[in-house]
Amino acid sequence: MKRIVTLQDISCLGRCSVTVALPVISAMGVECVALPTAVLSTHTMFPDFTCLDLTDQIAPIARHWKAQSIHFDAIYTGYLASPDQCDRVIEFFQDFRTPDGLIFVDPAMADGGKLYAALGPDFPRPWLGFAPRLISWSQISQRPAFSPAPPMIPPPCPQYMEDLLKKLLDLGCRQVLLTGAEVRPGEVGVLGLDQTGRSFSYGLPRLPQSYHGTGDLFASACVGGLMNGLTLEQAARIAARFVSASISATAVNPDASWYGVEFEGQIPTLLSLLDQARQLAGPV
Ligand code: PXL
Repeated sequence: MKRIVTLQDISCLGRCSVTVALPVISAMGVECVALPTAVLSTHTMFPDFTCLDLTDQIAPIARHWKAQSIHFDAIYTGYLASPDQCDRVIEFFQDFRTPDGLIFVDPAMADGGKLYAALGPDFPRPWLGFAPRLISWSQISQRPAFSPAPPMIPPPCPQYMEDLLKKLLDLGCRQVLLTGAEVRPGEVGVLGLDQTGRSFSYGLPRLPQSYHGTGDLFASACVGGLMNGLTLEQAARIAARFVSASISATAVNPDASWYGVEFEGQIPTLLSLLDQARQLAGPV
């Protein structure tokens, strides 16, 4: 069985970060080890949340795992709370990366063009440079997150989005995904590009609702798909459909809580999408 490690916070209540990654990735048949970077009572959209910072635990936990000769097929990072935490995570990459291993960075630190409220302006720009949610189409035309500032252009502008993807590749990653992009009028979805110039786009009808944690859900399903031998495009497709199904299920439930998306009931859908995609992908 493949084993991955995810480095992100535990928001005890809130359906995000580790409480999404663990169930989704485990359901996809992959061992998901958690290295919690902080424990919060809730995610940071609640007022008065508590937060225990665990930055100092990253290095000792890593040392213990090294001593136990633990290896990971992928390292998956999500929400990180401080520049210092980013530095520790980079050290973790250096310690645990392998030639065949995957490093999957979800820059879950912003939405709608703004850093989450709990993060300071000193947050490392390179980390945010990976931030699809910083450069999601909804705000490209309103508040550019990249500098130099892009021109104010009406959507959709495939050229502009391609330029953004290229800038992300220039930061050093092999493959990049831009989520929340208006890939066609009325369709929201994913754009992907890799170092060889191969690109893809995948859109689904834009739903009127939006919920907290959908980015975490997308990233977790994507990592699970990749660990099952899917290509990034296949993984992104099933992740997008899973998120869309979860949003629809939440929207029709009048008792749904405001703070997250009801993904639990959609796990069987995810697994059948995974099965179909695996048949196309061939043996892992
Ligand atoms: O969903 C991303 C996320 C993860 N972790 C914490 C958050 C958020 C978004 O607000 O506050 C603590």
